[in-house]
Amino acid sequence: MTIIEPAAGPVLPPDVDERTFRAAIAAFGDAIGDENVHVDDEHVRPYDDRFPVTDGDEFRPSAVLWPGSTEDVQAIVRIANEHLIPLHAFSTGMNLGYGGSAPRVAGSVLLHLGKRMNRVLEIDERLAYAVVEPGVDYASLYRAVQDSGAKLMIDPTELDWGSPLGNTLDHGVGYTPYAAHAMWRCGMEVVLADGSVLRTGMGGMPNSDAWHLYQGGLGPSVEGLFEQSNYGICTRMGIQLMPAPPESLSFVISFENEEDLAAIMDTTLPLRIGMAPLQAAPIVRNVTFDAACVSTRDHWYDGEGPLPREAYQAMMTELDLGYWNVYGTCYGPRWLIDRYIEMIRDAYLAIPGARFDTTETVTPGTPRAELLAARDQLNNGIPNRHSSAVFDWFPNAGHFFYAPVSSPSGEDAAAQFADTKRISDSYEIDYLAQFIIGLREMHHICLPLFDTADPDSRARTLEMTRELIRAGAERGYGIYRAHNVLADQVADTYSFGDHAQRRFNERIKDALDPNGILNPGKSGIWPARLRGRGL
Ligand code: EUG
Repeated sequence: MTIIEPAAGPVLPPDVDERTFRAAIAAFGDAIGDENVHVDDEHVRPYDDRFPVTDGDEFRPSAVLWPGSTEDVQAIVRIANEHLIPLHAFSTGMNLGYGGSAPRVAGSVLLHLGKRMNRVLEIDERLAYAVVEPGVDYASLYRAVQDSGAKLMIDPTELDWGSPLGNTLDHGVGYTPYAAHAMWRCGMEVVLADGSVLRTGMGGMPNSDAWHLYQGGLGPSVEGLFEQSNYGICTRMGIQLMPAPPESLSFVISFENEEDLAAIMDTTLPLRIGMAPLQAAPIVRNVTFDAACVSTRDHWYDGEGPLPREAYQAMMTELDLGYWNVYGTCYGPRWLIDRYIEMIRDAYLAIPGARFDTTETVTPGTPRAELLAARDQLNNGIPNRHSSAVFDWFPNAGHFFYAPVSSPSGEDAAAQFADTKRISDSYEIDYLAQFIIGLREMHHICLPLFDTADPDSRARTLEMTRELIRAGAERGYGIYRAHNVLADQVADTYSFGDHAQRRFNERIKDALDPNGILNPGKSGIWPARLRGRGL
């Protein structure tokens, strides 16, 4: 990795000299207004990754642009082509743990789409969908739906500041029955690298009313090509929404032992795969993650080294939780909820030591009740930022994500837990995690936390995360979404057929973006111009 000496002026992109850069900035100003083009530190530094990986300039942008329309984005892309300026497009830039709004390539010009393009363009209650621009976040989509009076439920992510459009493009998931965001996106408008605009699916017909109703159309489905890629800039998206259920009831089930994980998973799959009685993706959280949502680390332990056994015991006792805690929600008329709850309760209570509560039986005022209430909100489409308390687990805490996907079997969960816990312990880094169980896969979301102000802590945590990726890949566990600094390593693990996926991605990249100006390096996809240059 090249370390560029901190310079007085902006960090310049590869192959671009100061003169060319200045000319491009002037042209951007002419196109979208000087007030929407910024090169000064005061405007650019706030876009640094809030959880920085390095002290250097490897992920430092040169400027930021605030387009106000699809036409602005088209104009920007044309200018970027002319001057070979790499653009780093993002929606709200809150991709914390995955690089925030920092670009992969130093000197890139940030394209903060959400700054001004933040309208909810449409809410259709009867057909149950919304159309959003990149800057709409979960909190504002929730408010817009409420204000419209539509009886629809959105599917928020863990934290309310993310963008539904951006999260969907990054394969995010939520916790209501709709959960897998890419399943419910329908109809995109995309600015391509040549400045032209593509409308996908039925949007190819100038007068279809089914753009946001049917994912097909004629010919190949291309929306997936714009997810986790750098093939185009999505400026609007249809998102289908679930009609709000008449009632719901949330539950928490606690399990005493680390070893219970396999039984929890094997109990979960048959309840989940038929979409009932587990109608939404349940989560299986470890007590450290729950503790970090309601307390700080020094409350449990203030010595050196990893959390001792007594600290875990204290968390479980004081918070009234198990080592593993399953959270979920049932939806429908009350009689149906009651039947589903019985089925779920009976299945999990077969695991010795399990304890089951609903929002109606949990003791009010306890941390157990607080944690369940936060899940109950999310699972009912009400965004919050309860889990952001993990950023205060210790002073200056930031994190990476290590998020492998696998079968939701007890065996795979136990193997992942054993590897991850062993490696975390060896680096003396806390294991905070939650499994999210989809219909036939699970995401194991681990948060390797580090002290953002301590270069040694950052370096050690990065090294550990790289080791987790290697160890997981040996067993066939693939990362589903990668931080800037990890993307190349993760892309390398998708190696079947002598890296057939990489070659396929590169061919598409070079065909659509011959000058390599759009988000170069995203997901390990490099354009020909910048390939193999050790950037
Ligand atoms: C979460 C889930 C994710 C992810 C990052 C965070 C939830 C956090 C399913 O993917 O990538 C607790």
